Amino acid sequence: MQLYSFFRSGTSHRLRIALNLKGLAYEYKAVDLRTEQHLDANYKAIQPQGLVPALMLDGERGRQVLIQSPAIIEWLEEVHPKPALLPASPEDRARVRALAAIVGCDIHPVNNRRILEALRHEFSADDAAVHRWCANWVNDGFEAIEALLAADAHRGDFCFGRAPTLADVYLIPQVESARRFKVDMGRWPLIVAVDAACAQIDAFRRAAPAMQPDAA
Ligand SMILES: N[C@@H](CCC(=O)N[C@@H](CS)C(=O)NCC(=O)O)C(=O)O
Repeated sequence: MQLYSFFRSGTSHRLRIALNLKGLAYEYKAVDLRTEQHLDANYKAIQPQGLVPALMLDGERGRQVLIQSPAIIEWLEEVHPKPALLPASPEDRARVRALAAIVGCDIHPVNNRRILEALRHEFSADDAAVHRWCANWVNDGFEAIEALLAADAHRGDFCFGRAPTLADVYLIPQVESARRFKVDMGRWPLIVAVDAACAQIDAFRRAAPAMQPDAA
């Protein structure tokens, strides 16, 4: 299995966490977003959108590329169900998926590199404006996640239940990104505590941007 990844990419980071939690080994293929390697024809032959991550499989059906981190993580959960990233009951699964979707649908997409590049180059935003933009969407999403965590009386150290789930897989890379954009995390003590609990787990530690071969 080959993972096309950029060390600082949140979507690559979430997939690295999921792969590590499932105990799956992969070969790391760095795609440098800073030099726009993701936009060249060689990479677009793998991922036609020019986005990371992508996962190349060498299976019975030959080489196959999986794209889109939510689809890849769902595939992982189906093919490697243990340890489960989703709880047993449909209602609990919906809750965990909702926490993940706040990050995956409502924070990350609007703070993605290409959006920030468009703000800079097509709408003349300077660095301060770009930081305000990012902080705004992180703020909205994290306020909601913090409220959901606070309302869950059965929660242990993680976003849901007593073990990491899909919600933590999505949340931790977004916390990393928020810190990089100098967002004040002190307003969300429950999220900070979840981040600290995940940082105790080897699968999360090994997935961190700073631990990747292309980290610079
Ligand atoms: N929905 C896609 C989003 C992938 C994505 O946006 N990846 C970012 C890095 S986190 C990227 O490749 N950005 C390149 C760019 O915006 O130019 C997924 O989850 O896989």
